[in-house]
Amino acid sequence: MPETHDPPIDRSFRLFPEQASSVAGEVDAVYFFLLAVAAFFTVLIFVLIVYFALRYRRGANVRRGHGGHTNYTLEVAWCLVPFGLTMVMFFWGAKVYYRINLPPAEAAEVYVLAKQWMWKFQHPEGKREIDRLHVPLGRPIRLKMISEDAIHSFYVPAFRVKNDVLPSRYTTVWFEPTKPGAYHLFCAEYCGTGHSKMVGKVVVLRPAEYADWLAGRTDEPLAEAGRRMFEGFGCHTCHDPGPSQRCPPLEGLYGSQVPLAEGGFVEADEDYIRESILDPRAKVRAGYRPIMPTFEEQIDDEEQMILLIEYIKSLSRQRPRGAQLRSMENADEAAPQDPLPPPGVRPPMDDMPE
Ligand code: HEC
Ligand SMILES: [Cu+2]
Repeated sequence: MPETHDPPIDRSFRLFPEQASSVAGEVDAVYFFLLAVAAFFTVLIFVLIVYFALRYRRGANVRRGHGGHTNYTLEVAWCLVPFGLTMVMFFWGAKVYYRINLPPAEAAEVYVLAKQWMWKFQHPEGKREIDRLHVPLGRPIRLKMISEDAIHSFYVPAFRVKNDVLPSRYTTVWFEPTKPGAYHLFCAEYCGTGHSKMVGKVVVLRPAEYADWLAGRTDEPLAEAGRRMFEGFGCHTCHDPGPSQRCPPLEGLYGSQVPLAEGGFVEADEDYIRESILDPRAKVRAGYRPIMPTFEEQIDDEEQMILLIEYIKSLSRQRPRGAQLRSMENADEAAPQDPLPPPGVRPPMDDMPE
């Protein structure tokens, strides 16, 4: 679908951005509560200032001695009321914070590459876009974001989501659009001379329109381009299953708990895979020798890295969960010291602060 068919962005003057995602209402509710509490106390304090200034002005005939003895009811009240209010802010805010930070498992994924000064989007099915992201209405979308250079920040006010985009690891934003239309996308972190032009839009299409839009483009799926790179770099010479395999199979790796040589486990998420390729010795899988060379020189940019990661992720998608576990048992046969990950693995907790 050419750009001219995209709905226009609402550029009318408004004091508050539209609510166009499933969390927007909740974020605003917390915000208005904070605003109401602040407004109440601001008004209370100013009214009292004016009242006392008038009442105790010079020459007025009022009692100016000290008050009587301590009023315990008053003191307890002015401790407990603010305490209660701040606890409401804390728990309510934490609840919304968790909701914003834990993407639902069924969310569709899109990669975001931030670069001075543009936004690149890569849909796993293959579609690539610049400064424009098309998403379907009513479906949770999870963005895996990384930067090629400076720190940027992905901000869509109408969705009430914002997160930094860093050069060294993936960060996440998720949202579920609730209203068709086009919405502003801003870079919210000063990132150089072109920062103010690092803007774009998110276009929310109805499911049928989205299907049309998807069908109109035929780029190569990321995982397929990734497979070619995987072979081009010779990764398969070590990693493809074979009789003399000295390397862990990558099937079923994504999302699993990887036992480490130094002890403990790490979740095989995008960051772990990225690090395994750039700095293989940083975390060595238990039961294997650290013979994998670094590919830091060969891999030009984060775009290529995303292709490799998508290919490795696709190796896990092709197999149901049970088959994944079997493949890990096979891995054990190849490397008997390799312990199985513990049962009841944690659900993925992308980017939650430690
Ligand atoms: C010389 C053989 C060799 C080559 C070539 C090689 N690897 Fe590896 N790779 C290993 C070994 C051995 C390990 C396990 C030890 C470790 O964690 O470093 C490993 C670990 C990994 C892991 C972590 C797997 C896990 O279960 O923890 C990933 C991901 C990975 N390699 C991806 C790649 C990619 C992508 C390439 C190509 C760009 C590649 N490897 C090329 C030998 C190799
Ligand atoms: Cu920027």
